[in-house]
Amino acid sequence: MSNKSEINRTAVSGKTRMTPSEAFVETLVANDVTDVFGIVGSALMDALDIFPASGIRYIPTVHEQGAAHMADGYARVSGRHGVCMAQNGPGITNFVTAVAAAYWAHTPVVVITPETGTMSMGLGGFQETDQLPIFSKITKFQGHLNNPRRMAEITGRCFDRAMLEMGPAQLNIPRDFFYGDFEFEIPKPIRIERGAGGAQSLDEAAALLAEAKFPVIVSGGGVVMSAGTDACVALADLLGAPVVNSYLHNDSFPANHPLWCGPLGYQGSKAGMKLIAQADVVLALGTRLGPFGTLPQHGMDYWPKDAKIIQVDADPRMLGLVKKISVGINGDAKAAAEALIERLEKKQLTCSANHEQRMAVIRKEKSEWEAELDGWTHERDAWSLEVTKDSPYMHPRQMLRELEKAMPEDAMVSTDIGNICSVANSYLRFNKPNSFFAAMSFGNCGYAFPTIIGAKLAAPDRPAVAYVGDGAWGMSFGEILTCVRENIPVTAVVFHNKQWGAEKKNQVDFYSNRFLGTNLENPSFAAIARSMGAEGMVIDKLDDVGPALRAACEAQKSGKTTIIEVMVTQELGDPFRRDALSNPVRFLDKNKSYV
Ligand SMILES: Cc1ncc(C[n+]2csc(CCOP(=O)(O)OP(=O)(O)O)c2C)c(N)n1
Ligand SMILES: [Mg+2]
Repeated sequence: MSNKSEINRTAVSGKTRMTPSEAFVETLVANDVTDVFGIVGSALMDALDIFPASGIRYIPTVHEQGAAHMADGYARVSGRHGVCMAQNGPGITNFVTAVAAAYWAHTPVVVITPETGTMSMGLGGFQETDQLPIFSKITKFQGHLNNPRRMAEITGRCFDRAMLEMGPAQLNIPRDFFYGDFEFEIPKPIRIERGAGGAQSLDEAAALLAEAKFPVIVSGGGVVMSAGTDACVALADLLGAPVVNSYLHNDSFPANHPLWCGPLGYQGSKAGMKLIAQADVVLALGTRLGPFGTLPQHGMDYWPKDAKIIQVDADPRMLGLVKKISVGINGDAKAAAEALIERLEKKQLTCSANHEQRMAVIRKEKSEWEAELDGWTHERDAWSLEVTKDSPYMHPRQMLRELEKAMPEDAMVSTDIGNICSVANSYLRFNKPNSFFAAMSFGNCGYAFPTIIGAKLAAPDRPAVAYVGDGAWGMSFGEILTCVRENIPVTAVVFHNKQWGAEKKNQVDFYSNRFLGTNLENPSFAAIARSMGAEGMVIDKLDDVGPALRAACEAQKSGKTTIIEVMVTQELGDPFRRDALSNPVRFLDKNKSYV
């Protein structure tokens, strides 16, 4: 056991003789790593053994997928690297789904993948697979250690590139390369400041905004990642421009600000959609305008096709990729917003003339949408009405509204993939950034729970809440053990509707209610949670939802993880995307009735 007084958090400087394991750990220290998620294995043990002397905590998880999701959540809330490390072969392939999710969430996760030793590689011995191709499409950078002498250099580069390119970096280390005795120099981290973008494109953008009659800002993930919320607010105030959140970035603009109009995308804000539909100039700030996030919703094709689009993105490859743009700015969202403010302050703004009218339109659209949400107590399609008729359970929308009202001010919320989690988009509002961690474009069920565990470890004083459907919960509840064993208290709200609802919706809409593989027989999730050492509650009355959430968040302060199993009807909101399926066509006689 390490003695606390022996912990040294300063990496050795200058050329120093050490083992590659030591060089590896010193490079983690140089990058300020304090937590690493994973499951032990012989391949990492030589390095793992000395973690305590450098004050690095290893958080053993139930599954490596959980470990990589935790690293993702940890990084998303803190802006620091999330790190995971596991056994070569199966431990590493278990990372894959979560690394793909981190890739699409633009999260700087460093995935450390010890590999089969160089002297047996290719012989098909034990736990061998070629680990670079597997991650080649889901990482921004892959560092392969081709010589143990390069341990510090390549480890350092992975940390640099994860930050620079804002996504996962893989560090692949043949397991025999942890051993030896060489001179190393621990590299200083390279953190490159991102600028505002080219002066000419900023000038063009400012000119367009100055002439705009109805400018609208789309505030994206880049605003959160650049700590640019205040700059975005200042720019919106200057223009008097309504601001919508890009899909699943509901924490990218304070919901209590008068110009906030809610999220675009699936189950987003009708107010936001109606306002952006009127725009003559759109400033897409820190968003790639992902295709899924701008699809028609609520029967509205709201994207303003004739508007001039100014897009700001830190990744030049995203500029103009999905939507036609008039001006592309390759820059940091915060710096670009500040540079635009500087330019606009010197200009006459056309939109100042109709500022008050625009504010009135914003107020009207927002209050209409709130009233509609208040009245939208349940889904009204034929199937939903049928299944709710005799159900003793809660309507999901009403339950989500109660959760919204009870959510502590400083809460972090993660959401999974499913029908109810998606409907929650209308009810998740945040006043500060780094608060919302949805399963982003990769869209894997099983994301939310481990991700919130990682977030809680990085921000232990903030209430941490995961929204998860019962199907996705089956994939991920094992990590309750990590919460209990490692004392990382969180709250999971499990939407128990006895179905893989989002997929069942497709069978309702396209497959004449033939429910194959979508009905779920579940045990009591609350009882399972209790048997695993957490608290478990079953809630089936609307009045109990808010108090349960508040009590569970309060219990986090005394180290308790709580699973709130909410019993809801089987009604289903709009599907993910109507464009993805078409009505079945069958040629063979035996399939004739399957239409
Ligand atoms: C890993 C993974 N497997 C399958 C899917 C396909 N899928 C999307 S939503 C969904 C249903 C989710 O059901 P549940 O978690 O119970 O939430 P509900 O829709 O009932 O609210 C499934 C299976 C997926 N997105 N990810
Ligand atoms: Mg379900």
